[in-house]
Amino acid sequence: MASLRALLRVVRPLRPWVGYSAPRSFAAGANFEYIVTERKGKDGTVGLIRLSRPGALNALCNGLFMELNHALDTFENDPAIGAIVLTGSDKAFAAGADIKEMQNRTFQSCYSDKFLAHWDRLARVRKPVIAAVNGYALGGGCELAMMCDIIYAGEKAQFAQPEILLGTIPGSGGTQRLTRAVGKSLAMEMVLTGDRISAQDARQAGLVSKVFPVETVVEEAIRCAEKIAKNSKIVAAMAKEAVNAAFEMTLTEGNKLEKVLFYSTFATEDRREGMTAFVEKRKANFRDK
Ligand code: CO8
Repeated sequence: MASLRALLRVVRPLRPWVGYSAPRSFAAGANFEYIVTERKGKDGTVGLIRLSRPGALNALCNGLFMELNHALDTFENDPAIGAIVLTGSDKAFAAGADIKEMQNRTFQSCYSDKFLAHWDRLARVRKPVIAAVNGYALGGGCELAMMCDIIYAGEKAQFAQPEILLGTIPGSGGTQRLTRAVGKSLAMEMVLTGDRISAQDARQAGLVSKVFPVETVVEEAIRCAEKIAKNSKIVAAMAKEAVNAAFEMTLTEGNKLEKVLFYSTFATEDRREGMTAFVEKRKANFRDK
C-alpha cells in the first residue's frame, strides 16, 4: 500500500498532462491475509476495509487486528480519504474474538501482554468511520461495530454480546458502548443472556441508524461516506470529536468543548468558504484548510 501511495504521489500532479485518473477501486491491500482494502467513491475519497476470514466467520484473531490497524493508519494518513467504511461478508461482519486463540490464555498472559490493548485503534481514528454490518456481529464483532461512528445494518444482521456463554464478559467496550447506545435494560439483557437482537430491534434501540437490504448496505454506507467526504475533513474531525465528547463528559463540560471547537472552525478557511458559498448561492469548495 505504501509503495502504491508513493507512486500516486508522483503521478497525481501529472494527471492533467498524462490523462491519469484515480482508479475507482484498487486492491491496495493485495498482501493482506485477513482483510481487503479498496478506494471507493467517485473520486476515490472513501476507504473501504472488508474483513475477509471466511473460514472462521471473520473471527478477530491477532493477525486480523494487525492488518486492520495498518489499513486504518494508511487511510487516516491519506489526505485524499475523507471517510472509511468497515464491513465483513454477507454472512458475518465478525463472529467475535477468536475463541481458539483465547482458549488457553491465562490471567497472567492477558495482563502481561496487555491482551486487546491495540484492538481499539478504530475508536481513535479521527476520520468518520461507518460500519456496514451483514450477518453476525457477535462479541468483539459487535464491539468493533460500536467503535465506528455510524452503523448501517443489512436486514439479516444480528447483534449480540454472547461472552457470558463462554464464561467471560465483553472486553472491548461491550458493557460500556452498548449501554450508552441502547440503555441499561436491553444492554443488561444482552450481556447477561447472550441473546441476539435483530437489525430491526437494533435500529429501534438506537444501536443502528439505518437498515437496508443485505445486498445494498455496503453501497449505502459508501454513499454516506462519500457525502461526508465532500465536507471539510478538518471540520468533520472536529464534529466527530464534539459528538464523541458527549460519551465522556458532563453536559456542561461537553457544551464547553463544543463551544471551543465551534470557535475553532472560525480559524479555518473552510468555514469562511462554506458561509461565503452560501451567501454567493454556489456550492462550497472545501480545501481542508
Ligand atoms: N472464534 C473462532 N472461530 C470461530 C468463531 C470465533 N468467535 N466463530 C466462528 N468460528 C469458526 C468455527 O469454529 C468454525 O470453524 P471450523 O469449521 O474450523 O470449526 C467456523 O467459524 C464456522 O462456524 P460454525 O460452524 O460454528 O458456523 P455456524 O453457522 O454453525 O454458527 C455462529 C455460527 C452462531 C456465529 C457460531 O460460530 C458461534 O456461536 N460463534 C461464536 C460466537 C461468539 O461466542 N462470539 C464471541 C466471542 S468472545 C469475544 O468476542 C470477546 C471479545 C473481546 C474483545 C474483542 C475486541 C474487538
